[in-house]
Amino acid sequence: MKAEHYVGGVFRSDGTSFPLIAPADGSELGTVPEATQDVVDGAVTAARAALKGAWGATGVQERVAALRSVADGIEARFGEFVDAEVADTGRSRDFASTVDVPRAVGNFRAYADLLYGRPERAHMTQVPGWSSGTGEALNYTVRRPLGVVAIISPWNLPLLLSTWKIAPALACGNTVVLKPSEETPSTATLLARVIDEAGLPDGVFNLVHGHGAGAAGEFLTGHPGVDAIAFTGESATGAAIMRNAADHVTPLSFELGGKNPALVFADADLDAAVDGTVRSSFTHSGQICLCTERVYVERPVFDEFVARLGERARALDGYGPMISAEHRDKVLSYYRLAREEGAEFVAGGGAPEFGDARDGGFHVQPTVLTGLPETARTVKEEIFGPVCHVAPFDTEDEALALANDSPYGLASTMWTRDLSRAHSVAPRIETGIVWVNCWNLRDLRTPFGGVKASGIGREGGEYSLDFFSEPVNVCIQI
Ligand code: NAD
Ligand code: 6OD
Repeated sequence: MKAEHYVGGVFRSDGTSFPLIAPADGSELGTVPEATQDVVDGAVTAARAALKGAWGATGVQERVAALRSVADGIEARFGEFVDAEVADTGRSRDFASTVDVPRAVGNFRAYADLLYGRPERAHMTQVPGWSSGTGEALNYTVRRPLGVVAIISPWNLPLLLSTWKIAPALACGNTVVLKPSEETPSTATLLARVIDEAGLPDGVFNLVHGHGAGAAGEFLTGHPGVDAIAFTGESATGAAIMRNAADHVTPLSFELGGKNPALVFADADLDAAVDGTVRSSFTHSGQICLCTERVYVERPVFDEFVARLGERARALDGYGPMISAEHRDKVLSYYRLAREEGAEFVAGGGAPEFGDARDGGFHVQPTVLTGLPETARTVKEEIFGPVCHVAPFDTEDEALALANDSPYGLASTMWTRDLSRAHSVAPRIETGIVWVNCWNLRDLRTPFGGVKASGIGREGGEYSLDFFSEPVNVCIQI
């Protein structure tokens, strides 16, 4: 798979490039072109021209048809998308073919379905002119695209998370410049192929590859021609993007980091709680922003829960590598820090040895910790690996206080059979999403996003349409 920019309907890969490394075994998969300021300027200019051209004149129904064509095009190349995502991320084929690629198709179809048959998205009211006392007025609201939208996406769910923004941005009539993570450029390149084949006008979707700070990401987010930025990634990167965008007062939508808590009450179905925590802490080796890194368990079931979680973690197989040598080293440095901070290792704590090609890759062991104080850095900071710390609690209020004592607030999970407790505790957890007796169960119409340092704004259904369009009030005096 050759990574290429896609600018104004033209594929190109001129200029300098850097190697793309397979996390599964450390082999070189190919090279990635590094977009210069000129390439980024070209992409923004092409996106602006497309807005002024045919795309700017499209109605909702044409855009709905375009989204459906893109969804069909991804399906037609399903196997290629799976291969590319597996190679770039080292995840299992099962995960790529049941989560990443179907969700990308679903993202385009969901927004096509949402807009189908609602051409105007206009709200109309006729009210007395009460503020000026000058009679009746007809007020209506039209939705206008924001313009050129910059989308910056991370490496952990490359296709799923970029299409989660591209689909609603296009649905609202914007044009897009996507900069995917430098670690995972391949499915974005395939997507550009699909969009090209679907016949979207040149410049509606543009793709530039490269690094973030001091490179393509920074050129794009500080660009005066960009009308809005939708970013998913680390909170510190979000802060840097905010500073960069401040001069142009560019609107932002941010999905950022987390240190997600799980609360396990003694009345929970313990089998389900253990199964659910294995999934929520170790899926994709903990490299999902929604993964649980802090588990609080009511004291009567604490020992049993820890023993069972540790046993399951030790038995995990095929859990996949960290995305890069750098990220593997970061996760291992937290395992060392946990040791220094006094943690007890119930499972894991190092890097596995396979005795085969995987030893060239970036694997770490699924790890379960106990015994740390809440002030420990291991308990406070996002690690983004297959690791959780488990601590006991005695009362509901203590559980809530522990869960909420974090600068982050993305997602939480609670396990209980007590319906009243579920309803009373859930709204008091300071996270944007609370799952009760489940994890990562998704309905694409619901608000998705974090509070505190975990994000700004919400994605999903109408929430994304609201971000990617501008309501304009038209008031006509009668
Ligand atoms: P990252 O912030 O390092 O990089 C994300 C993207 O930003 C990449 O494309 C990168 O090139 C770009 N970038 C980096 N510095 C930039 C800069 N100064 N200006 C512009 N662009 C820049 O994140 P990552 O390591 O790719 O992803 C992991 C992080 O993302 C974790 O913190 C995780 O919690 C978070 N995440 C959050 C969500 C969510 O929905 N809240 C989803 C997935 C990942
Ligand atoms: O499911 C989604 O819509 C979504 N945005 C998931 C994010 C996962 C973070 O890694």
